[in-house]
Amino acid sequence: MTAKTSDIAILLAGKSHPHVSVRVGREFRAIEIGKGGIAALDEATRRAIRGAAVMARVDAAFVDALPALEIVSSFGVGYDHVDAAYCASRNVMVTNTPDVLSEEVADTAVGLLINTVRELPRAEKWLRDGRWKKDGAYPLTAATLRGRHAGIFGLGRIGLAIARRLEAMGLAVSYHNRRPVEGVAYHYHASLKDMAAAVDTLISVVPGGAATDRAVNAGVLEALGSDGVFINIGRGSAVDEQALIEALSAGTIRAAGLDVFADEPNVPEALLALPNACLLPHVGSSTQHTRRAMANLVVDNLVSWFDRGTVLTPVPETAGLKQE
Ligand code: NAP
Ligand code: 8YV
Repeated sequence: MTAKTSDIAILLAGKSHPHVSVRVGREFRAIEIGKGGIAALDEATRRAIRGAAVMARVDAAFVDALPALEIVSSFGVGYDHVDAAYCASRNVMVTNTPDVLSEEVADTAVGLLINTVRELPRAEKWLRDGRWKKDGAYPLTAATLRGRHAGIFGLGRIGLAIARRLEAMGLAVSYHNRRPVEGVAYHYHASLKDMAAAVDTLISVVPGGAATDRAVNAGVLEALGSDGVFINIGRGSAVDEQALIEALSAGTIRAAGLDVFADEPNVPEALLALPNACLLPHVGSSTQHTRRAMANLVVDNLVSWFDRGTVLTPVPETAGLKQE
């Protein structure tokens, strides 16, 4: 701990990973935010805060309440809870935690796909409920991964890690982004709906936010078709959840596997009741190994900013900002 950084006040906002709290406490002057939020901090403390390690909403009011704020270091690669454009306009650097979680989240996505298509959670329940002994073998699944064609909505860092796994498993892979990815041989579709019509397995890995809001809508699900499987490992906001419930209920698509929801942790009763929905409580990156790597990156960005005036993983909106 240098004399310089130990004097710097860093706010811990939201339910911080314990390793973030420990390291921030060791390397900086940590300010815990209580139930009262920023408003409960005294003015001198608010004015002293130069950085924030967050797992919480950061809006204009948050930024304006902290006049000396230089950096928001957010836990997670998705930063739709941070108003990064506003931060940029106030010269506040924003960082996230890309790459260190990509392989873990891709593993989860593939597990969720297999569980959804091969009904493994339901087969396990069959065994645990004693039905294997009582009723015999679990019924053969109507769906298979064999011969499937996956369409990845969002071929970024995680999307690419999923694509590589699916390719190794013998699936055909296509993708839709706003722009084609250079150096990638997978077939590119300029339209999400056209891609949905061309594939039978749609995997959403796009960030949340206005640009992707309810992009997977009734028309896209209809295009996916009656053997269609939809997997969402990105953000719940990218799907029209009501349209998805209707498509699953009516057999417009076959099944869905969801790790993310529009209003977490509130999952609609209608989804809970559907046997063809395989549901996970947002566990894409949830291993001790990966969460610790994410926690380290949150603090490494703060250390780098206050030691050298640069960060390791800025979000695009603030990538050009310099320390004043
Ligand atoms: P990334 O590398 O930035 O990839 C995002 C991809 O989405 C890019 O290829 C981007 O391509 C595409 N995209 C963005 N907006 C789009 C739009 N409006 N239309 C079409 N394509 C669009 O991000 P990542 O590291 O792979 O992470 C992706 C997301 O996964 C995160 O933002 C987060 O929300 C989610 N996530 C979930 C979990 C979990 O636990 N379930 C864990 C980690 C991350 P273009 O810019 O060319 O369009
Ligand atoms: C985490 C995520 O669950 O990185 C992301 O965008 O969605 C997940 O890794 C989240 O950030 C914190 O709970």
